[in-house]
Amino acid sequence: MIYNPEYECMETGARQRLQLARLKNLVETLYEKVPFYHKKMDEMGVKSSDIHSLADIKRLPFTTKDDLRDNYPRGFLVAPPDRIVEVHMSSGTTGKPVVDEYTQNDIDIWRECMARTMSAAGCTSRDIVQNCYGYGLFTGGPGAHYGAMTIGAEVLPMSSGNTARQLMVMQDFGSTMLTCTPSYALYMAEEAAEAGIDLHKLPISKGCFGAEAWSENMRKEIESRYGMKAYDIYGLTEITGPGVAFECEAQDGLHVNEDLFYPEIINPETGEPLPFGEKGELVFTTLTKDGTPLLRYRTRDITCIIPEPCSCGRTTMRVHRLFGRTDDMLIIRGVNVFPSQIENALIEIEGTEPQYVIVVNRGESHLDEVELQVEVKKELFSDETRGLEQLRKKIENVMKSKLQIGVKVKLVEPKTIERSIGKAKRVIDNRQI
Ligand code: DLL
Repeated sequence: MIYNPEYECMETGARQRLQLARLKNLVETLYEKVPFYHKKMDEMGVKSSDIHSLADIKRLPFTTKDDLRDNYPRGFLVAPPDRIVEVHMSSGTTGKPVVDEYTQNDIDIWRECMARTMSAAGCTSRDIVQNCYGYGLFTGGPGAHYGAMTIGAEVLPMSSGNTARQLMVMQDFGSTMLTCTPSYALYMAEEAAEAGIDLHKLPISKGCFGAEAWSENMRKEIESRYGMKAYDIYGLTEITGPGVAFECEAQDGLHVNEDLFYPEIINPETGEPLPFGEKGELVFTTLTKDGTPLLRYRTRDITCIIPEPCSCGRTTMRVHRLFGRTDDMLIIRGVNVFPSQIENALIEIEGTEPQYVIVVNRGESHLDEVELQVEVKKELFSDETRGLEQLRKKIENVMKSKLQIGVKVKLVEPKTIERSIGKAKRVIDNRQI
């Protein structure tokens, strides 16, 4: 269902006029209130009065994660502190967290985004949403909670973890919709199988999964294990959390909530905008935020814009499902490799589980060496070793042809790769570079 046809199906020209008016407002506010932008715009010799069209956005400065960290905790705050009603943070692996501060208006916008997102996945007031995204500073739990409540659905605020309890509640309350990371959805399905629970017999029929890269094949795996439709949802703390972009029933790219977040795709090396259809780094400008609005925020996520109109009737711009992150992309002996490519290849190989870790080492000869640890299905592991050796060779050959690099495959016993209740860690890079 289209939650807000007025904005989601807006005529393109009208939307662009709205975006431009919002952009001009934003630039004026940021120049006045945020010393970082004031200084950057002065250095670049650009004033708010120079913005006449949306294309002029390229004259404005970018914002990076490092800029946010350098100005931690409140250097990007625009609204008076007494108007802030909620704060979220994302820590990543190193350094200070990045912070998003919300006024009531920002929370209302977020609720709207998540209501659009979850409606597009078929959520209605009749649904029982089992929300297993983490609650706390992470935006996943509260985001899906706000969305479900706005639609009028019933929310089970489970948070992540305690899988036995999740499965008990899923059966006893008849949850109809699941919200969690795709890796946790798979883990729960595994535990259900182990406990003899037939997920196909439960009313669960749809889910919104995101917060980490996942492949089309992983979607198929989740859909078949649960007997459900699995939708991709995207967002990031800095821009508001989940609900920045989402899939509709066509499951063919993610619709950006463009009236609220202005997307660009740039060449990550030069910063130059790329034409529609070309893969590059996704950049967002928040058009209506009050607390911590951002100009041209470099997400480090790699995707491309899909220019064709969508069959669902929404007119908002779509981006392709994410290919990965500039900082997740492994450069192995000069070849670019995304973990999602490995995952896609793996799921097609009979006998393997979609559980893997990529370990990268710099060998004695100073060449990069990749070890791919892959879990084998229970039935195969108890089989004779010849079968395992054949499987190992097969995976090595598939990887060589799909990735153009040699990968050493190590088959590991079922359940030995650590399961994640949040974002899965797929890469261990031991190279000191
Ligand atoms: O992960 C917000 C979120 C929560 C999105 C729940 C979807 C569902 P952060 O922790 O700040 O926020 O991480 C943001 O996660 O820049 C992407 O690299 C990655 N990511 C988020 N959604 C997807 C997705 C939340 N659908 C970072 N596909 C982003 C691929 C995703 N990567």
